[in-house]
Amino acid sequence: MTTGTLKQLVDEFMAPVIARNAGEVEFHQAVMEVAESLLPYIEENPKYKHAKILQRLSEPERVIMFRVPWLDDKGEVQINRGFRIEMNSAIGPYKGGLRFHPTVNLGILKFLAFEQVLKNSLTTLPMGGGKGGSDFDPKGKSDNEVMKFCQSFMNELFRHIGPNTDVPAGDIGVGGREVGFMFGQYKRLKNEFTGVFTGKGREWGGSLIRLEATGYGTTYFAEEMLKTRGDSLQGKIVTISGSGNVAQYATEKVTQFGGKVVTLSDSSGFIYDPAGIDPGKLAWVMDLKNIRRGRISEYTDKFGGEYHEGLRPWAIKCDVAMPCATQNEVNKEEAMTLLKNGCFVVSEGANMPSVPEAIETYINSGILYGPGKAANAGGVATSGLEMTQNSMRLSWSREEVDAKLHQIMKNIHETCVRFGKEDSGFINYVNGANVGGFVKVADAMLAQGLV
Ligand code: NDP
Ligand code: 2IT
Repeated sequence: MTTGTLKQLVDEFMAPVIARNAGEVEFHQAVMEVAESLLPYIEENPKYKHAKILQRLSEPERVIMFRVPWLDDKGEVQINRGFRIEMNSAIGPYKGGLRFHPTVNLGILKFLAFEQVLKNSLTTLPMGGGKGGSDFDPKGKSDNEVMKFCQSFMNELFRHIGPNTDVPAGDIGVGGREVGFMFGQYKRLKNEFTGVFTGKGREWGGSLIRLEATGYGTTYFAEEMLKTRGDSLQGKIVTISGSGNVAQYATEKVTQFGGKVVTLSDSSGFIYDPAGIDPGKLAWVMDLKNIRRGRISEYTDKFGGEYHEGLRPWAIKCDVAMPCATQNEVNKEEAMTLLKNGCFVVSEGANMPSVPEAIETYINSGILYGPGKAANAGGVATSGLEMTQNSMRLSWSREEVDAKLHQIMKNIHETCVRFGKEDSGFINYVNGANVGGFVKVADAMLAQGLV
């Protein structure tokens, strides 16, 4: 298909999506990237075209929006907005995280839910796609305020979810503490102890390795990509953004594989430690971020190195870059700087961290680029394993879960190669992930009729 024909097909497909979802720019961005990969494939497979599968995939099955009132520590009434996007249930119950961040809105959650459908399919586990959250900002709130908010949020959400209906988990701003408060309130309201959440504590139905899974999985995916060139992470300089759950465990696994992680960041700036963030320093970062809830700038007071206020780490020379903070955190100029400095692997722990022009830059240069929906699927894959253990009322050992996670990441990599390898031998992981994730969902939708 010529570039002109593809552009015309994409424009025709996108026009109603943009009109119906006015102003939801992140959602447009996510759908457009997938449309560019899938429309040529759909032209060759007209059964999907006639059933308008891609059009149906771009419309949520259900959107829930609700008021979340709660009382802060001063006794003042606060009001937030809650959401759950139930995007697609063709291959299993809706599954995906909850994000608590002041920027959360309908468009951001729809983009995340849309990505989740294809990501969950790639894991090969029976999970549909969903996403939810709130514009609530947990930063600076007391534990009591976070609990009050979570309980009020669940007072509405509980009627829409269930272990066979919709199974939330964490995302930005939602970790073990928040999942605990929400699970507790669900249990109280429904009077049942079920696997309605993943990312639970180990003592109450959580899976070992779920905490580590996204960061570990993104690293396993980078290692698989490197293997296609007879290379490995051993001795590589790695830049990572973010300092939350995904960034922390990516740092841990990269270091175990013999790589040296030299940056971490948060929304205020990034730290550069040329000596590398070794396990001792990482343990300190985990305490800083997960317990004391401080800022990454404090790292340099303790360990030296440089702190760059208001900047992202992409101008630091590296072999491998792992964006693990948020969407659109690598722009075109930053992508070009990465390449100029010799970076030849990008493995995305975050969802949609690279803008479309940055992705084009990676692909045109022929580097190893693993898009989020493939590279960060280890988190939700291990959530799938948590659901299985909950259903069986059993728990697997650390080694068992990690081995399954590792194998799933290898399989996702193989799927990307199968659907993304071009005649030149170049592996287009974007096309591979999009087509590879699509086929199973599309076939299930065809089989289930016009629903
Ligand atoms: P956390 O809340 O644990 O950490 C988020 C990190 O990213 C923090 O360091 C935060 O800094 C930073 N960050 C968040 N928003 C912004 C922003 N707008 N600009 C700059 N920095 C920002 O979240 P996770 O580690 O769980 O999630 C990180 C990414 O990984 C997200 O894109 C998420 O969707 C994705 N993901 C997460 C999975 C999981 O299992 N948790 C699974 C798959 C993907 P600060 O503290 O200053 O806000
Ligand atoms: O984006 C993601 O895949 C997640 N936040 C994890 C979702 C999940 O259900 O484990």
